[in-house]
Amino acid sequence: QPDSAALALPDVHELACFRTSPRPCPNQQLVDQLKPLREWRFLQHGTGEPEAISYATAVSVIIGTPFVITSADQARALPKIGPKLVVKIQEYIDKGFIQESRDVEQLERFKVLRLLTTVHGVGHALANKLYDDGTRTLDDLQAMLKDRHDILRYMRFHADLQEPVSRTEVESVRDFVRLQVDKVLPGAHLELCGGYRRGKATSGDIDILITFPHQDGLERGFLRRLVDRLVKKGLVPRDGGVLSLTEAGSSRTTWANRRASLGDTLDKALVVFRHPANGTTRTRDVWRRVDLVVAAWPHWGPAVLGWTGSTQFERDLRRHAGKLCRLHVHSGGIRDKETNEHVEAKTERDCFRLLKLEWIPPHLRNA
Ligand code: TTP
Ligand code: MN
Ligand code: MN
Ligand code: MN
Repeated sequence: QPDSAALALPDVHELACFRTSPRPCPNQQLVDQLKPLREWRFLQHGTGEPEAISYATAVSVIIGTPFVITSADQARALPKIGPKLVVKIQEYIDKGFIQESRDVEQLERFKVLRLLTTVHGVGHALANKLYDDGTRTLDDLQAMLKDRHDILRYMRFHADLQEPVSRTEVESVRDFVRLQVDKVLPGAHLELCGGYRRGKATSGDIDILITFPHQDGLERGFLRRLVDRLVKKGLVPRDGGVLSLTEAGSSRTTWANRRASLGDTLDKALVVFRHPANGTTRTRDVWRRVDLVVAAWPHWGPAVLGWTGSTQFERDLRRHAGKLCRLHVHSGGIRDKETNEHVEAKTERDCFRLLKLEWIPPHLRNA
């Protein structure tokens, strides 16, 4: 029977948008042990598949648990934690480690899939196929994908792009981008989102959101002009530096009087950016992945909210919005599900208010 201490512990909500998720969290060592198992499911099934999502959801519940889990009873009382995971948590409590997690990390398939999926354009499906065809190294991969010119061109940036990016460097890249933004069109506001905004010590890439405060429509066509300029300046390589460029608003009127379409997203450019060495301790320029995202001012709230993450936080936010508020939330805007009309939300706080949620600061969204 559960002990009285367990009964006094707070309830943990099943959705991350009702929890605080700090980094590190009270059960960080347990979470670190579960991470390879979570990644293993991503690598086998893909991030969008139920097997992977249910595991990520369970790990996220542990991240959002505000007390140290000291018994299997406590674990069982948490939402979204199945019996198999309870056994693993018990093992961790008893031994301080989870054997299956160590075993997975030693699997050749795990190690190779992890390596292959670091290449932009190689998802879990292609990686598994390559592995089954005998691919073990990045050289093998390049030999196997002779017709994938995008991937071969990308490989010359690959080693640099694997390095974690410090917060100072993220800010430095933002400053370089800001300089060029101001040359294209003055008056822009830039916001660093993604893991940086959630307080992570290092980031995998640099997520920069751009808007023109108190203006609506000024941002149209801006991203293409910015990318053209970055290419012309040599800050984004002409040969394969633009991984993708999507413009959502090519045919739209201003946001305020526009009816939302379903496929609507923000203008975004995923690029490889040359971070110049001058002003740093480095002796050479390095390549960094930068996501440039442009949002209209009336979209700014959901854009920042959607690009801050974490992925699990966004997933649970959408679930809550759809179920309880009859709202469709995406980084391009918030829509009423019945009327399909956009609901204006200039700030993140407006979004939380519309979704009837208590404010959660970005550094507590590491779900
Ligand atoms: P990422 O940059 O992929 O992840 P991250 O910043 O949390 O971590 P990392 O240090 O590895 O970069 O995504 C950041 C947020 O952007 C995430 O919440 C999802 C969102 N996003 C979109 O909304 N649309 C997209 O097309 C992509 C790629 C990300
Ligand atoms: Mn990021
Ligand atoms: Mn990103
Ligand atoms: Mn929109």
